[in-house]
Amino acid sequence: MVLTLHGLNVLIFWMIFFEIAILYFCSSVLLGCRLATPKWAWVAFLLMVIGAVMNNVIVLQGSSSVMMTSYVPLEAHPLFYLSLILFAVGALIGCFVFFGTLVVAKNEKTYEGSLPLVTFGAVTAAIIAVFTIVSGAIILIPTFLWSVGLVGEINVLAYRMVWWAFGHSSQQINVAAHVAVWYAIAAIVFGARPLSEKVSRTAFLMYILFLQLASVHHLLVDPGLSSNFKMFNTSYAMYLAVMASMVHGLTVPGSIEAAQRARGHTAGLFTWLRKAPWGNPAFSGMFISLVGFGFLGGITGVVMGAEQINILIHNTLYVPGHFHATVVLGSTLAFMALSYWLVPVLFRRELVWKGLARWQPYLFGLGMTGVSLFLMGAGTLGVPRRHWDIGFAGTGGITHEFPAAAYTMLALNGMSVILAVVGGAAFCLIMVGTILFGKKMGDHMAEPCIVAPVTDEEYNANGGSAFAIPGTLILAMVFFVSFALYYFINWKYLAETWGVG
Ligand code: HEM
Ligand SMILES: [Cu+2]
Repeated sequence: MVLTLHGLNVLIFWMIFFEIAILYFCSSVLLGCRLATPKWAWVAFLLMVIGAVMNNVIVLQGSSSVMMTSYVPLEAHPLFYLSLILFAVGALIGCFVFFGTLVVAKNEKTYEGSLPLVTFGAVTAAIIAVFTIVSGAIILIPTFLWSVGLVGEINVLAYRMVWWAFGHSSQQINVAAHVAVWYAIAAIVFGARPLSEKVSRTAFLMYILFLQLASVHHLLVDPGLSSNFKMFNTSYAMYLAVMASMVHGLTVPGSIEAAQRARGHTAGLFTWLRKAPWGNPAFSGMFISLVGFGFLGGITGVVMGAEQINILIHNTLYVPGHFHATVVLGSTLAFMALSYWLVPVLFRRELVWKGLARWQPYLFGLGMTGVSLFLMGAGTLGVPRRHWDIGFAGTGGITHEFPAAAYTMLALNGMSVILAVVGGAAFCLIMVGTILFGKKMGDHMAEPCIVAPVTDEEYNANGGSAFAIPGTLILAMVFFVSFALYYFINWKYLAETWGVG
């Protein structure tokens, strides 16, 4: 029951509430125009609140412990499905308010030229969101009807296939949204400009084009689908979406390096990075998100997504280890980082507990890095996920022994959890504290809240160009070497499990 609550609250409710907020911000605030149909936006918000609250109440009543995925034939209370449908309808209306706002901005000519890159990223997230929510409706509405007895049977395999069109795509919304946040923070904190607008925009478009293919990595052990289908989609075609993420992973720090060099931090390979504002949680959170998402989330995702080596860790704690690196260390930390800038600006109040705020991204980031790594470690040693009694102590008779190191991993995970929970709670306290008690700033901010964009003269003055990013290229090489090594280690490990030769 607790794990069902955990999955739904964090991955569905927290993420999607924040993403709808990002959509509104990227349209109305960034384009300087009014929000289209505010009444509908309120309806959307109300539906989302009702859906989220109702879902929590129903799960807590105890007969809906079907996990976030709610695979049939597990059956939840009909209101469980209905609450998710209400929430999804609300989110869908929110997406349309966003699209409507873009139309308002265009008609009222509140911006010149093409959409800013950050808004463009939000558009891709919103397009993916529409696809996602429609897939969710296609599977959850019949399941709701089944739970009230109007539909006789839901095919188990069909359920999983359609559910993951929803479940996986929703992860691509998270990624598109947090990448847009990375670009936004690079611009806000450094005045950085994208290295190449065209390349970054193409990379966002690749998310829309290729995300569906990767949904198949959730069906790798399902019967009824051919190996050709699985391997083509996950081992070949999937890399196109991964490539898009790697492009962003290069261009975001690259644009920061270029901006820092233009402002005079030209010495050596990494002075630009050392001189970055590590005490500003908007920056530190964003950078930890970038590195954690790439190194931990990205590399393990590709490894798990290859049909053959996936089976090494299938359904073990490795899986939550991987996605806490993507969705917590990556998306959640990026959203936290943006909040440090956004909440004071929107509510016109100063941040409270600035000392704690400086440390918060490090606490949460370090804790979550530990959670991810140690869950992966335990999973590599065979500890299953979604299991309340891994040693079968309560079954009378059946037992299973794990290597001692597995328990060490679980203990280290527990210690990391404490750090991460303290970091997460600190974030909530700081944000709620700021909104309620932060010192009022009036109409004028105490300090300018956005660094002026780097100009062409500044790029040229320091003998560089927007493309001279040697430090970032070294970091990218470190990434590729780690990636290749880890990938091949897993193939070697797979070969060893066969005990041949
Ligand atoms: C301090 C913070 C967090 C800790 C310590 C934590 C820990 C865990 C653990 C240990 C599991 C796996 C349990 C199992 O499979 O047996 C889990 C599952 C999960 N977590 Fe987290 N988590 C945290 C925050 C988050 C956040 C912020 C998100 C999403 C944004 C998230 C998303 C999920 C999801 C989707 C599952 C899978 C639920 C399922 O299997 O149905 N977690 N979490
Ligand atoms: Cu997926």
